[in-house]
Amino acid sequence: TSAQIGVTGLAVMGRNLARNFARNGYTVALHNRTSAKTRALVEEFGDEGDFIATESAEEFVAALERPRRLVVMVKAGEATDAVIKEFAPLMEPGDMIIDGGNAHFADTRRRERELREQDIHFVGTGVSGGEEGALNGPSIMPGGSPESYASLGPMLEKISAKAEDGAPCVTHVGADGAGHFVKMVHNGIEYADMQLIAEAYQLLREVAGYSPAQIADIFRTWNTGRLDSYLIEITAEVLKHVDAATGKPFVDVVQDQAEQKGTGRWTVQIALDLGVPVSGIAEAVFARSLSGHSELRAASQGLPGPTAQQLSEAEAGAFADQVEQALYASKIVSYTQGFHEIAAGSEEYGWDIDLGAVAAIWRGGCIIRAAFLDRIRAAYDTRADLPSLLSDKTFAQEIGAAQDDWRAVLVAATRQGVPTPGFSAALAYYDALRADRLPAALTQGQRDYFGAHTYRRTDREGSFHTLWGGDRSEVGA
Ligand code: NBP
Repeated sequence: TSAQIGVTGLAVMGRNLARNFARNGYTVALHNRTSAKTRALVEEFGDEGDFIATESAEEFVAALERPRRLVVMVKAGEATDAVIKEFAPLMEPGDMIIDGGNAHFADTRRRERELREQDIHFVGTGVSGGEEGALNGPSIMPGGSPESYASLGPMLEKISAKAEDGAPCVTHVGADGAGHFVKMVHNGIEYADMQLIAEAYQLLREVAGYSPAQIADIFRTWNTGRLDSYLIEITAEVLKHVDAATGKPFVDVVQDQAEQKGTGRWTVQIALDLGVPVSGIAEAVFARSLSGHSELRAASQGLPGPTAQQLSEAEAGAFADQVEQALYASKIVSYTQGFHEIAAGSEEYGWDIDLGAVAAIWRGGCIIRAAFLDRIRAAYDTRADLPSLLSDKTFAQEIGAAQDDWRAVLVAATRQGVPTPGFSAALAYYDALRADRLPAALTQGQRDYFGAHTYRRTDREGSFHTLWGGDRSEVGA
């Protein structure tokens, strides 16, 4: 017998993905650099389905039916290149190598180009949902050629998460690196979502004076409304948790220094390259790095500023409602920025990405899964070339309705010295977009003054320069 799919790289993700394929009735060939892991998988989970354990690259490739579908689930970066170098020479035209790791989309584009010369389809595939998702159904974002999707798609649809309406959370995102690009932005949005939730928590704690357990209940309530999402749900769980050793709230015994693996940073780096303002995502990445600068923070202890004044019980309840509005409005902005980045990447690389389909496959399985995504999909279904999520009538209306409370929360935060980089950046983005005139006109004047960079006028076509060092007359450029 031969296997319909093979998985190499059997750490947490690969092993669970392999089990997911097997549980769905596929025969799965297994391979890992250290073959003890392969044997362990079969020993522990062999009865879940049909596995073919292999010990060498040759044996692994030979176990796959043609065209071969070989999933690589190793540590992103050099390991992926090493694995490709090992397997590609053993493969034949029409075969597929599916990279399910968190690769940078530029690496995926390079690998796809190199393997195309050998007529091998390289399918860079974003997989979200962590360990649990890999086993029970992740959100899957494959790039690569349409031919590869024709062969792989049905299998991916089977193992993927299903949205509430039953739709599989997988779609062919676009050519070469499109899938990994979209996965990258997914993670950027995830950073922003987490930062906004963190700010809401901080405000409820320091301004409203609630305990972590009380805040857990507030999040639980929010989770029954428009903020219904996996991240809000687990926030309540984390806040409710009590440390066994000390009896204190868990959140009070964890060091307040956030770590990161890099996909959030990539999202911002690429946004800078594409000229897309993703200020909310950037603030989320910066907030994590600021938290980690313990020397800077220690040196800044004692700087003057207000300490938060806690509110009365009645005021606290009203304030919590306002924070919900601020959180929701800021979330709309994060997604607006993230989808703008996907649209810009799609344009730059010719991917023709269906933004509504991206929203749809994020409804289940992945970390940012939320009821909210159905509405984003609806917005793009209504108008596929929507210039911005904020130009969708429903979102515009909602953000408009939230803005008074959003502003009130930021006034309170500013007065009381509680940092809210995510909420603030989101509001600044909103106000900048809706402004009639921006001070960019002054910026252009300064640039023309010191560098003769020229400017365009509101009343005439063409580029102009003012003779700032001379009689200040204007000349055409
Ligand atoms: P790791 O990222 O920890 O990678 C471990 C695997 O890579 C092992 O199978 C290891 O083999 C193999 N490997 C390494 Br390291 N160097 C190798 C080399 N030079 N040649 C061959 N194999 C090599 O595993 P993971 O946490 O399961 O993640 C796998 C991929 O999925 C990563 O790209 C990750 O970013 C991505 N991802 C992870 C998550 C998550 O929640 N963890 C979510 C979404 C995506 P060995 O056993 O012989 O050492």
